[in-house]
Amino acid sequence: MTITTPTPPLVLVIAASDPTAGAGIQADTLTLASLGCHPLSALTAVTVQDTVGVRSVHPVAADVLEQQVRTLLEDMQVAAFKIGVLGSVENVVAVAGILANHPDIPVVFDPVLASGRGDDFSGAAIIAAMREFLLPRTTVLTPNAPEARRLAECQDGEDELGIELCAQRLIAMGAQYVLITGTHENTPEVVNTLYGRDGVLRRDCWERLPGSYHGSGCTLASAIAACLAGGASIGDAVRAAQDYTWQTLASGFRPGRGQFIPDRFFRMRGAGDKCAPGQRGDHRDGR
Ligand code: PXL
Repeated sequence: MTITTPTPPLVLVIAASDPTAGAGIQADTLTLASLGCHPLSALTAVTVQDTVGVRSVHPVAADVLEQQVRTLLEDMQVAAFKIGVLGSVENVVAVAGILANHPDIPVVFDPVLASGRGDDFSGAAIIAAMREFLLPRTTVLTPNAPEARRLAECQDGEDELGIELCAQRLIAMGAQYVLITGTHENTPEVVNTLYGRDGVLRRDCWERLPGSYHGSGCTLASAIAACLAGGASIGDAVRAAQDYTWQTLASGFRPGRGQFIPDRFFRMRGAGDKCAPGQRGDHRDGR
């Protein structure tokens, strides 16, 4: 007799590789696995980087990306998509074309324009293609405030009203919901705001942690995708994903000479866990 284990929710990540596993497809995979999903992946670009910075970005050919995604979708029933760095205009168009054939599957799109360290990922042509082709197929868009301003071409106002205007424009461009994160803003707490067609849906404030983290945006967007794949409402998914992300950051570690990395498996490495002694704290002195 064969015993079949139930299949966990499948989430298809379409993103670029980050060999440090701080961000990118590796970070998405860790996050989804830690939240009980099975991560499928289609690679958009190879990056060469360490925890200090990105050395180079090498996009995958659009037809190869398309084959990866189509092959997976022909075989498996995906519960959510998570989109990260796409690497080229051709890749944006290819992904948008495929998503159009699956209108009922939620799409969490993290429009990564630059890394937290300022390395550029998306030039003007890619941004224009995101606006035209991808936003109309986005369920939850997760820009940080500078990305929201650039994507919405909203120069006016660093204040709440300015940000709200950006959100309205991004929704007018087709995104159903926009979660604008406040990590880069000059506020004592990090304030993240979820907007829908009728305005602010929720606003969550988080203690600002010291230090600089690599991969917090990937963690947040993947955690939202995981919660949606598990059947949560948008509001509940956004709330639970922020809580999870904050905890991964609070447990962050510094594996190299550069930024801290969120610990997506913080629950496995809790105090007293003899199976996973861990080295948390060993590298903090260098911060
Ligand atoms: O954190 C954004 C991000 C996403 N994807 C890749 C990255 C980064 C940041 O460096 O390298 C591949």
